[in-house]
Amino acid sequence: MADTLARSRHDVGNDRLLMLLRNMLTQRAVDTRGFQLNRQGKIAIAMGSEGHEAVQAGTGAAFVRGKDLLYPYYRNTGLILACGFPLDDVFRSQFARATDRTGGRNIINHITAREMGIASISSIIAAQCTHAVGAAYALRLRKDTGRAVFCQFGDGATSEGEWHEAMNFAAVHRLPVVFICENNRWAISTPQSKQMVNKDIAAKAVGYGMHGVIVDGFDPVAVYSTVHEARERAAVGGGPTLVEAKCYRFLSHTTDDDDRTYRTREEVEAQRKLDPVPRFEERLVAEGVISEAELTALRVAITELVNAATDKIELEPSPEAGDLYSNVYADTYSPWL
Ligand SMILES: Cc1ncc(C[n+]2csc(CCOP(=O)(O)OP(=O)(O)O)c2C)c(N)n1
Ligand SMILES: [Mg+2]
Repeated sequence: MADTLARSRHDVGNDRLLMLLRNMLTQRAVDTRGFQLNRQGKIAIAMGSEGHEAVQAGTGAAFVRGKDLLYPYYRNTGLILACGFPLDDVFRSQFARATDRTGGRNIINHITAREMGIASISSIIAAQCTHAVGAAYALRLRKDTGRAVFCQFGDGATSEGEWHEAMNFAAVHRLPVVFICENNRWAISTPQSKQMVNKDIAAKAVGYGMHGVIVDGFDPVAVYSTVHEARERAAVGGGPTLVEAKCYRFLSHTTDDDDRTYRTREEVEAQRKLDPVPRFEERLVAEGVISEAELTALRVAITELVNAATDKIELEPSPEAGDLYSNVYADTYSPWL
């Protein structure tokens, strides 16, 4: 392994580069497995994040465990893994097992891990933005400094009223929030051009009086540096930042969607050529951070990890039917019939 390499505005050592790579490869392997399990009829639905690996690995590397709070959205499997969420629990959610943190009740990818600072999310697009800002306001009221709130969302979320309210409130109160838009250009079948006239979502930050920055969402080091800088500023009272990470969604929105009905194969193939995963692998090999043999061994190790987790969690029990009303109503409840 080569010496530590200096990177853009922050020094990023080899350990962190390898951590980014490991996370990106794990995301890809988990995504692939989710789509396979769905086709096998073993899980109800899968939501891929292929094309978002660099955004999520870079953001996760900037998240300070034990201090920061994360308000994720449904496409954030890679990010929660990067923040310390266990792989087994990802599969417990996918298989909807009784052992899942929500008892197998929540739709997949809607995870929660209070002890890790990962908030429970709702499926309502942009709802997590007002929640994130509320948490940041609580930190402010408690004079709890040195911490930041990460708020993730897609390009489509920026059309929601709640998104604008969250942005404005955070700017007015200079709250410790980093808003991270994973701009993959599509909100299911709606292209960015049908959501807004602006080319750049980050430009909207000006209207609220906050920092706005565009970053190459296919470059994990650039994302890490940008989010890290925004996080550090937020944590010392420097106010919120809107980071726009430009990326792409390579797969369908979910396994229930067929993207061939609304976008051309040419467009998808052109973006595939920019795939952040092989490009980062090549970069680290070229820079001597990892050898070809070490890379192959890492890929094998990750596949084995994902295989072992899949096999183990598949055997865990499903929720009992009689458990249906637990944690839904106060006290005991049973249906009329
Ligand atoms: C308020 C609301 N409207 C519509 C939906 C249905 N819906 C689920 S995901 C989605 C697309 C969101 O796109 P984007 O924010 O760009 O995120 P991406 O899936 O592309 O990562 C929509 C419209 C919803 N869940 N909530
Ligand atoms: Mg989108």
